[in-house]
Formats: sequence, C-alpha cells, structure tokens
Amino acid sequence: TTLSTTFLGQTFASPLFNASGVRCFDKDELNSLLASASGSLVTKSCTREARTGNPEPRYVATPLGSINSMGLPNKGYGYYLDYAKAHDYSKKPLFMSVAGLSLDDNIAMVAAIRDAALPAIVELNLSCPNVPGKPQIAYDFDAMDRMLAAVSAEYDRPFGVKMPPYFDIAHFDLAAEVLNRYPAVAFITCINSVGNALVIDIEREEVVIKPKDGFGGLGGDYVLPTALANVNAFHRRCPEKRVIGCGGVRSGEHIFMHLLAGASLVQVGTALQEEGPGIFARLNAELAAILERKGYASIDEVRGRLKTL
Ligand code: RRO
Repeated sequence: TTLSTTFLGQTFASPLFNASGVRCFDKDELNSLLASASGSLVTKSCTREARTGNPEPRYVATPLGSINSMGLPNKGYGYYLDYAKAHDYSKKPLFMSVAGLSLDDNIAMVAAIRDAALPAIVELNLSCPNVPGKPQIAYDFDAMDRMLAAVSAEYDRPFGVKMPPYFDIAHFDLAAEVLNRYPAVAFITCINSVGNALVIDIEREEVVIKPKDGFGGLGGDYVLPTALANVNAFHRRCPEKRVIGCGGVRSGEHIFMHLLAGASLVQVGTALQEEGPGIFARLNAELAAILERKGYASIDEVRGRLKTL
C-alpha cells in the first residue's frame, strides 16, 4: 500500500497536510511541519502588509472542536514568499495561502508570486470569516466571480480556492457554476471554518473568545459532516477540478471518508493544533491500515468511490 499521490504534477508522499492557519505562522512552525510526516504544508493566509490580528483570547478548543476569530494575523506576504523561495521542493510540495483584503491586494500578491517563478501552489482564500467589516467573498457570488476573473487574468498558472461551507443545494450549484468558468482554478479546498458560531461557558455565563462579541469559526468534530457534504458537492459538480478536503479530521477513518467523498488531498486543522505535528505519523499509519484492510493499493483508488442508496 502507498499513500503517495500526484497533484498538479507534483508528488506527495502522503495526502495529508496542515489546514492554512494552523501551526504555519512563522518559519519555526513551518519548519516543524516540514520535519513532520505531512505530505506537504501550506503557509498562513497572508495579506499585503503584516497584521497582528484580533485581541486574545481568539482560539479556544472545546470537547467537540474549536472556535477561532484570529483576524488574519500574519507576517505579510513577503515573509511567506521568502520562505517559499528558500524551500527545498524535493522534500515536499509547498502551498501559499493568499487572503488579500481587497481585489487589488490579491492581484499585487499573486503577481509577485508569479514573478518569483516557484513550484509553490497558490490557495486563494475566499472564505475568511473573522475580519470585522470584510464579508466572506465566496458568500457573494458576483464578488467571487470578479475576484476569480482578475486573479485568473493576472496569475498565469493553475491555482486553488479555499471555500466556505455552503448549506443549500442552490448555493452549491451557483458556486460551482462560477468556479467552472475559470479553468485556471485547478482545485477547490472545502471547507474553511463554519463561520460566526457562538460557544458559551455556562459557569461564567460568558462567551469564550474576545473578538466580535464571541462569534467565531468552528472546526473539529462539529464540522465533519458539513465538510464531507461540501467536498462531495464540488467533486460532483466540478469534474475537471480536484478537491482538497478539510474539516473534522482527527483519525484515519475521517481521512478515508474525505477520500470517498472525492478529496485528492486532506488537510488537518483543529486536531493538528491540539495534537501537534506528530499527528501526521499517526494519521498516515491509521490511513494505511484502513487501505490494507480493505485491499486498496493506493489512495487514488478510493477517491470519489462513495456509493449512494
Ligand atoms: O485568521 C483567521 O481568523 C482565520 C482565517 Br484568515 C480563515 O480563513 N479561517 C479561519 O477560521 N480563521
């Protein structure tokens, strides 16, 4: 059995890597991912200028997952571009997550990444739920269309999009129709956190994070079925594109579910934050055991094999 796969022409020893935002803020964290058993790594979503983000506490784990309102703290795109320039691509592929606060900012960042001519793969974040006054772009289909038209025109290479969860079939249809207008959109990462949820501490009779009166994005067990639905919805609707699964993964079984739903690669968020980069060795072993028990020689045989009734 092999966990190895190819994606956008690059070889991945494992389908697993971090969800952007988790343990990827600076060189030290990125190097820990590099040293782990992950198949690749993605940098923290970046903006043109560095940001400190929202006030703390801004991430809290609960028995069923996590809530965050980080507010896009990052070192500015130049820092991650420098990391990408120094990266040894023979070790593992590297993704760069880009989350400009405006269309012009995204254009400036992807132009600089294009000019660097690296094997780094861009994941354009259309779904940050936590910057006050900045709605999630992918919940506004016209804004998403304008963004993809502009980025596709500027960036002359395949790239991916990080999507928010949708909860209505009409929205799956509309979002997929927009994405399918852009052949340069080679992959779709589903899902970002389930935005603007509220976790309450009943002893303190209080919210648990400070920004936005306690509202923040959910990850972890709360979101697995929503993530699987979004992976499968886009896998069905976008046959020319690949899907990266993200949401609720803390075991080999959860990875296998994402693969069945149609994922080509799988990201780990909350569970990585809680367990640390050692989680990748455990998850690789758990996934390999499932494949062997079921008689699959590779993860490529599993992708999209989900049966309906
Ligand atoms: O930094 C954040 O608050 C954040 C971002 Br950019 C995102 O895309 N998803 C998320 O859960 N948090």
